[in-house]
Amino acid sequence: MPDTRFAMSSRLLLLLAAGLAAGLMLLPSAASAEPAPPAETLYQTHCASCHGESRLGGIGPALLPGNLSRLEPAAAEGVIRDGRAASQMPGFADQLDEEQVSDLAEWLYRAPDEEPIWGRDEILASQVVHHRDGSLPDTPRFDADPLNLFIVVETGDHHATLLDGDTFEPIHRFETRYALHGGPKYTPDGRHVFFGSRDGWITKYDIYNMEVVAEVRAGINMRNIAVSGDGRYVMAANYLPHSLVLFDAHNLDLMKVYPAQGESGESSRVSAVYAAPPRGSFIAALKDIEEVWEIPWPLPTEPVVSTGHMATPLAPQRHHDTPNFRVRRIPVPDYLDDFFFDLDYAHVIGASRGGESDGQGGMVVNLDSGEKVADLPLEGMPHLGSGITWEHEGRRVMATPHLTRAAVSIIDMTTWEVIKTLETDGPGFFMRSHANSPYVWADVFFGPHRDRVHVIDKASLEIVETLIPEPGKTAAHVEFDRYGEKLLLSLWEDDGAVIVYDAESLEEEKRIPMSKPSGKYNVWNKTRYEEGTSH
Ligand code: DHE
Repeated sequence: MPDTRFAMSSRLLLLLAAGLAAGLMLLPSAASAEPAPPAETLYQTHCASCHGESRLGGIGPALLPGNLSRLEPAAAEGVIRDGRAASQMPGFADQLDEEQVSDLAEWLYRAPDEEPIWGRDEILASQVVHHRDGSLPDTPRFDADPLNLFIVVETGDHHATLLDGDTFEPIHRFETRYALHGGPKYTPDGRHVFFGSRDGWITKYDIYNMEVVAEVRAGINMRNIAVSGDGRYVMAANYLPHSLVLFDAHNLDLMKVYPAQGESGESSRVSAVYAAPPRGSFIAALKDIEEVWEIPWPLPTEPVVSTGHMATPLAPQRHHDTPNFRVRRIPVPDYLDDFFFDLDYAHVIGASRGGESDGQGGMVVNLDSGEKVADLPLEGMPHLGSGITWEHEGRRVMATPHLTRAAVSIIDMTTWEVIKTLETDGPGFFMRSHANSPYVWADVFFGPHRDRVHVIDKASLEIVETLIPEPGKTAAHVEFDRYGEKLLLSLWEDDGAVIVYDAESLEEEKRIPMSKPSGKYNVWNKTRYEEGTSH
């Protein structure tokens, strides 16, 4: 009897500690004195470091039944055994036998002992305002062009570096939340930047004062964040709970929680959310329901002026009468796991990584009519979110890498035909260019040649150079400066660096040591929605 009490209290303490460590409120449904089953032990040994002790997600996604609805148990076994393409998930075939794989997969589909809750109350309680909006000086505390700065995210030790885009000297290095993912998003004046972490934190950072000004936890397992074209609102997309969350950008005050549900109440993860400034709305895709959502923000009294390279001005135009902050549902023929837009945000170009097309194609949907206007024959999991566009022989084209195929596809955005497929040295993750550059850069993120980067000529649509900045070290993700004259490339290693290249001569100019630098984000390119970068 005393032993049982000890076992129960220590298990509860462990759960409490895990909950507190994750900053979560866990609702116990039934306390159990059972010893941990072998599958749970296997989970804690092999999976918990990435997916979280309580299956709530970490560097890897949450693994709860509600988040596995599109994955058949047999397929889950395959992922455990062989790993998952285009992610950091390794295969465990050499560490687990068949029975262990199947026990573990079966255990993942069991409901957790405690239902994770992250709703209005938890979000409100998590908010920390260090400096209220308007309380800090309005002039930069450094001498550099504030519109040509870069933020470099260093995932090795969870830091970010503010870099002068003219001298390429670091201005400030600061600690971030754990495992930032996705691009940080700037306000249109470039003064503030918002970071999103995989475990749900949004951090608002004042670049001029080099200070974190406000933070809030939007969810337990978050996908990404978007900032409205006028910089007044922030929207977060979550895998867990199934929700979109809207904040006032000034102090990250909670405005609204949108449960991600279909019309008959079925619930879904959210694939991602983006701002569509020409439409004056957020566009999100659901991951477990075949729907895209459009959520308009209030139009400004003054039009937003763009001096960038967008084909159409940023001044928002409404093509529908959905009230502000209400959801307009757009049914689509398949799930959209990954998606991209044309420059005026008239179309969403999306792909499913399961479902009907099973990562073997994409589709184009008109966001006003809701009609599918084209299928895209793109085998090998196109990574449309990394797509970029440029003008080619009087027509706009887009290019996308493939996550499971050594190729880059180039598509005519008028006819939606694939006009060229370039063979590369391996599947890639990111592509970049700039309206002022004749070249597109495409990395080789996977496979034995992940130390290579291809340079593609925008006019001939041919690979004209393949660089190997450091043999054996992953080279990935490029971002140009505001003029398109220089660019940064990551040596994606713990003892890595960002390398500065001349965009014309392709000569290396400088290396700045950094800890596993992932994405780099130039203020001008991001706030002007430059055609060669991610939005
Ligand atoms: Fe990402 C952006 C989804 C794995 C590094 N990634 C994004 C975005 C989405 C996405 C939806 C756009 C968000 C934005 O910018 O607002 N990523 C996914 C996945 O579904 C996938 C394949 C599986 C997963 O783990 O979620 C995945 N991503 C990775 C990685 O393994 C990478 C290489 C390392 C990491 O940090 O996790 C990675 N993703 C990035 C980066 C961006 C990104 C650096 C921002 C790119 C940019 O230039 O804007």
